[in-house]
Amino acid sequence: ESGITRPKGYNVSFHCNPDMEKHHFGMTHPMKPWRLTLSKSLIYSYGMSFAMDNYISRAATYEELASFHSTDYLDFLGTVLPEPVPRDVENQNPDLKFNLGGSDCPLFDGLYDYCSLSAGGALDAARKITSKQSDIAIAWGGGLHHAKKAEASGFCYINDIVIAILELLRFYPRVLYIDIDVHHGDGVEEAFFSTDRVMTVSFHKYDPNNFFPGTGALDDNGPKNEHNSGAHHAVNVPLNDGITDEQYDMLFNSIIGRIVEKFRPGAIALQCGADSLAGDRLGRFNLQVQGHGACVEFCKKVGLPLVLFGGGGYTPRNVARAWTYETSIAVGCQDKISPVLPQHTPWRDQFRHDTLFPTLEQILGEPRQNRNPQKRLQEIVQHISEQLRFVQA
Ligand code: VJV
Ligand code: CA
Ligand code: ZN
Repeated sequence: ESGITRPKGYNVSFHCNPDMEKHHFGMTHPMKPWRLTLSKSLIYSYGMSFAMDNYISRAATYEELASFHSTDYLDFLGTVLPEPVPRDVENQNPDLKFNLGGSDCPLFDGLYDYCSLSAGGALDAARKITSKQSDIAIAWGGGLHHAKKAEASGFCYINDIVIAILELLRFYPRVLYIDIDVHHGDGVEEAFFSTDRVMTVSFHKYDPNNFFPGTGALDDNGPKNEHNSGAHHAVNVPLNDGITDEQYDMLFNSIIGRIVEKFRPGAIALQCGADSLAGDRLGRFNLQVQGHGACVEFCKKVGLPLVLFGGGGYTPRNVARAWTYETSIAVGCQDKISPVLPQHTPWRDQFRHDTLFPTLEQILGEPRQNRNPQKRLQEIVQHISEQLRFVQA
């Protein structure tokens, strides 16, 4: 008896496909699609499926993928076969077609299926929003923000977010895209660089020489030509190692609060990359499950139709914690669920290793030194406030 009930007059839909989760990027590759299975099993163990409409997402069609991607790229993606290249030469190989087959974006069995299932889930979620059947639609298998029109990048092959936003744009004049993955949401920013119908906002670790993808400086705000309608419609929040919940919350609330007021979007697309959590294998921040989830809570309170995407997240047990907590926020049962992990979750042994009494909110990993002076964060808020003076809804 979980006591979790369906919120009245409020619909949350959950989109996933177990076939997507079976794929492997390679034994030691940080991207592990089974983290989606782990997350879902924790979500279901808490009884949250009873509070949502649950859908097995379909694979996106070739035409749907081609709404953003070039057919040259899609044709190649659909026909390449995994042929393992010796590990040490592949990075230097300048002939990687469409950046496919290196160590970041390896070719693996079923790659095209994996990609079309990820995009299918995102697109199904967007369509539940546009058809007004959902107030919040969740696609944890999406969020692959680095993929370009004709290029794979950073573990991402198909940009499901761009495809989903294009669908939202058929119904809403303006869409706000927010990205809390620790990496810069460069693919989404680039796709909508020249339009004032999408404002992209990314919070990320920024170090042009030492952290992927190296873009997303504070003053990269869209085309420099004022006559281009996309000017001022890219917002970047470059951060340093170790940012805390309190600091992130201050930034998120003041920046997103101002943007919603100025830009007046019809819908919000939120990429919830969980690599911004403390203890992430690739990340650098100190966010806790609460601090990460506070972003979802803030967006929900704005009261606009909301699509939640996954994204990065390389410490699977923490990813499962964050996306479970965020699912509970979506359905509004965050105060009802027990912090102690359910006894009967099939994956409880996974979490056993963390602490003697595994809980939802206690994540694993040592905190990093905080290299974000308060003064710098104030400057960031100041810059963005000034940028927004040029934005008209
Ligand atoms: O930093 C990079 C690019 C290199 C070339 C490839 N080597 C492996 C690393 C340096 C310059 N790539 C990043 C990509 C991060 C993608 C993040 C994706 C998301 O979370 O934003 C959205 C889903 C990077 N950082 C770490 C690694 N690559 C990495 C890749 C591996 C690996 C270990 C680390 C690939 C294979 C294996 N280990 C076995
Ligand atoms: Ca980001
Ligand atoms: Zn990331």
